[in-house]
Amino acid sequence: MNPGIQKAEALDAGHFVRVEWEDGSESRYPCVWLRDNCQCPRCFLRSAGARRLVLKDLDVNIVVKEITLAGRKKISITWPDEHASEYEAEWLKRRCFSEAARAEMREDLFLREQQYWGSDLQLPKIPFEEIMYNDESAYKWLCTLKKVGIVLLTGAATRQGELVKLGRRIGFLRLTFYGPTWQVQDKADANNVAYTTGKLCFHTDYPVLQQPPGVQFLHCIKQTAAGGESEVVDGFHVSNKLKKQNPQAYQILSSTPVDYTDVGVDYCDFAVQCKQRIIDVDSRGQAVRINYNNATRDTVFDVPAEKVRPFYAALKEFDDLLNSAEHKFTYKLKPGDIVTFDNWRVLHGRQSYHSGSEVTRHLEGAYADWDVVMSRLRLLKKRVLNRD
Ligand code: OGA
Ligand code: NM2
Ligand code: ZN
Ligand code: ZN
Repeated sequence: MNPGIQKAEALDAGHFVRVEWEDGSESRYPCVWLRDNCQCPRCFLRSAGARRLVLKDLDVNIVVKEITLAGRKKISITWPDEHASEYEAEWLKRRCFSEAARAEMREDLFLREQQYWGSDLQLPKIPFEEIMYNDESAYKWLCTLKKVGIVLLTGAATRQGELVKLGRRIGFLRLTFYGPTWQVQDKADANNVAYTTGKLCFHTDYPVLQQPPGVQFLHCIKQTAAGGESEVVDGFHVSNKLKKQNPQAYQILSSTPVDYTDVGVDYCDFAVQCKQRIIDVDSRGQAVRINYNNATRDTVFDVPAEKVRPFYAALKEFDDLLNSAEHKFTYKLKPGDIVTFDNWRVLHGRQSYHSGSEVTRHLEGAYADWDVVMSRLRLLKKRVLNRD
């Protein structure tokens, strides 16, 4: 599958190694990187897949003393201090420094490809049973969750405890002050606006935490007859729209630190405070996380007074775009449905419903971290694509 090595030579006064592949392409490896990544037992702990070599023992200006090609599948390098390293062709190929090879590795490790959507969303659906017992289905579930940002799992039992099982399927759930899982229903003296019958405007959960939960699960156990519909919107897609429509508003929302607060008692007592930008962006200005819950946005607002009104104007423009018919998708959860979505990207809300003497609507909710979900996704990918 992978090409063998045609030729290997030192270049640039021994600072680089140039590998010529059998298919005619070539790769260049800096010697400092090669020495740093020597795979011998003294330099690398195989059982942990981790480096033993310490930086103190790495010469940044190291050059090759001797390089030999062992067959077409391996190169051997002797360093000036006589330390010997071996590198396999396939291992080297995957670590090629070319722009194209790095882009390929990036996609393989992080699955960064995204599909934006609006009101035209075709809500992806997979039976809950399938993802629990079938690795290919589980892989498809998590790939779609990463790419589209939302997947509906159908046909779960209509009792509490299904999300704990789902948590075990990926690894473990994220514990928060609202408990390992939490019950969304109308509660007396509600400690959160979610625990009332009121409408929930578009929000991401828990921006008051320094690292808000990456993934959210909502399992419908009971659904009310009238009202209680769910709404979702693609926060990254809408952020791009805002950036085009009003760059100044985008600049304000991606730079202003907004205070969030959550004080109360649930799993234990809590007094949480955090500063978050509503639109978190990467170094290229692309949105990577939305942190927006109007309910927990603090009354304390730690910005100069003259910045306040422009901030509200910007937020309102973003909120209007989120709520435009073009962007939002409405659906109603049925008992046994579990909606799974990217809480860093997808904003969600619900219509109000009527309160009664008995509970007419009950969702069980839980969170997971993207680190845990992506870890499971990589393991499933390896197994499904048979690269164990
Ligand atoms: C929440 C929430 C949605 C719903 O609990 O944070 O958004 O449909 N619930 O009740
Ligand atoms: N609940 C649903 O940011 C938030 O307060 C979101 C969290 C109560 C666990 C709601
Ligand atoms: Zn070594
Ligand atoms: Zn919510």
